[in-house]
Amino acid sequence: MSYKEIGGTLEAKGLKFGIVVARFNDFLTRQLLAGAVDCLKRHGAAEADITVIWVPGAYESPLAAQRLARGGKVNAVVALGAVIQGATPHAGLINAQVARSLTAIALETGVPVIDGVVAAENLEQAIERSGTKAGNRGWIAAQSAIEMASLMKQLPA
Ligand code: INI
Repeated sequence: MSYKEIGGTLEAKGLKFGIVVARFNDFLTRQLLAGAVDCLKRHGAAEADITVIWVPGAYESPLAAQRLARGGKVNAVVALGAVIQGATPHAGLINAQVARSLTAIALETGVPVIDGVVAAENLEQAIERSGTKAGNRGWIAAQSAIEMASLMKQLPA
């Protein structure tokens, strides 16, 4: 018996990406954005094929992501933000709502929408995940976006 395996590649050449980035905690989200763009370009994406949209906070990112995904001009969307638990009592609520909404948009539109929001317990952890000790969540989210965009091209609509 042999089976067929299907998987996305990490070739981003010719693919178009939308990045929604929250201005809240922008000293962190700018690092996530830099990581995401670096990842896309290193994998072959052209700068002209990357659209960046700024929103006030992570909570607003699903609406902008939905517009991008519905527009049909991008192969994947990445949402970037930094929500710090210690700094706000409703951080958990924001994270849960954003994650749920981004998933719903991907399922509604068929366009991969990657959750690149750093959900940190404190500022130190947020810094670690935004390009220092624990890597860059923006970079990793962009990598997932490439893989999913590539995979979607191989699966039936
Ligand atoms: N938005 C963030 O992106 N990160 C946060 O840590 C954060 N905190 O701490 O509150 C945050 N709040 C703003 C929120 O995303 C909305 O912009 C705001 O509630 C207006 O709708």
